[in-house]
Amino acid sequence: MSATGRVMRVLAAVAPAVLLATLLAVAAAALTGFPWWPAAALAVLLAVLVLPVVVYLQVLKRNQRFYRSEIARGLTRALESEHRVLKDSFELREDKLIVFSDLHKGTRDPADDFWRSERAYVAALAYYLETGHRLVVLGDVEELWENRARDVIPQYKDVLALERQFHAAGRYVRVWGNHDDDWRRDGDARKYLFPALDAEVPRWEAVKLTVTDGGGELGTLFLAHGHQGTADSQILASVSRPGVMIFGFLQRRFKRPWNTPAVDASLREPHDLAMFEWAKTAPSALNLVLIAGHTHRPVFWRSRPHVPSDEDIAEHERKLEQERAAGAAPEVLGRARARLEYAKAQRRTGVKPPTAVDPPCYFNTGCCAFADGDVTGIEISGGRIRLVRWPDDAGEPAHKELDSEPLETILEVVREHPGSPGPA
Ligand SMILES: [Mn+2]
Repeated sequence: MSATGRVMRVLAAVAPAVLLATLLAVAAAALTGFPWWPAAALAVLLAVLVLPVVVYLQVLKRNQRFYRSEIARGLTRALESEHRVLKDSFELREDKLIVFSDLHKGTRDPADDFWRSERAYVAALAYYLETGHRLVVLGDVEELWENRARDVIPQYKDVLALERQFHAAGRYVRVWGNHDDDWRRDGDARKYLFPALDAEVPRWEAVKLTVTDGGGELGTLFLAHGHQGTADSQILASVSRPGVMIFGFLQRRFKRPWNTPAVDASLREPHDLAMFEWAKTAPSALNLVLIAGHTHRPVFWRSRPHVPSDEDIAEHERKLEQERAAGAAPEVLGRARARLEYAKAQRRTGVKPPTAVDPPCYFNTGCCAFADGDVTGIEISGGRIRLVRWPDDAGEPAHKELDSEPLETILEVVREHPGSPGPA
């Protein structure tokens, strides 16, 4: 975040206190004989504090270049951090890794986004525990904006018992996100997290894995939650936490899940694009691939939905006419026409082709809080990187490979696209 961003964060943090003081001064003036001028002065002060924040957030929303530069600053700061980043190596053909993000564990009430996904998640953990994978939980593991840690942890002690076994095996990495950044502080972690995991587990802002093959270095896997530099997590934390609490209350009232199912893996949204742009310009010497979460949308290189072109639709029309002319059976005609109408509706509903992730320097795990109970994650083993979903198509507790590529290929393609020449 820029210096301006940091100033805005301070202004936003002070504003609620000034608002409270203003209300008290107004009440005092109205109810007692207290003079009005302190209330007026406080109201002016409040406007002076709030206006720049509102303008800043509006500019951030409307100016994509500015938004991207703020995200880039946040990620660069995380990348260059000395103490908050776990640095390790990853041997291409031997090491195994599974990355899950955004569980948003709550208290098993209707606002809890995780309980539907619990079965898939514990099945996945059990599998990766037995197969020797290292587990990275990449932030927003507990939903601590809506809930208190002491209410969440006891609800999911069975899930944490599985995570504890990864830690006992030396294969557990915990990264914080914006909704669980309470764990940055030792005090909170000591009170709730350590007892559940039965150990003083370190928490990181990011993970930097140097990929090696035999002795040679092929590149860097940089894992971070992905909220770095965003206004809601860093500027509006003091304001948005109560906001999320109110949202949680509404969600409890109306029992509506927050996430839609994982329909496609694609690069479409501004925040995904901002992280992709940053990864592209990372120092060349690192040959960096960013793996993030936070957006709840899986991203995996070429894996993206096909949006029909005019030619595709013309082709469907031609095929239908051919079948009709050939006197095809109603069943065949029915299917051909269904394909045509489906493609036409896909165009009408404004499904735009997503941006190509080229070079493939940005991956997103998706999340473990989909409304249909699915979880998605990024798995690396046997030299391949995969986007996986639990359960599989039959609903069995097994992984469905949505896409996969040799990690070596990914790193080679990224290397061909130079990043910034700066130091690693
Ligand atoms: Mn997040």
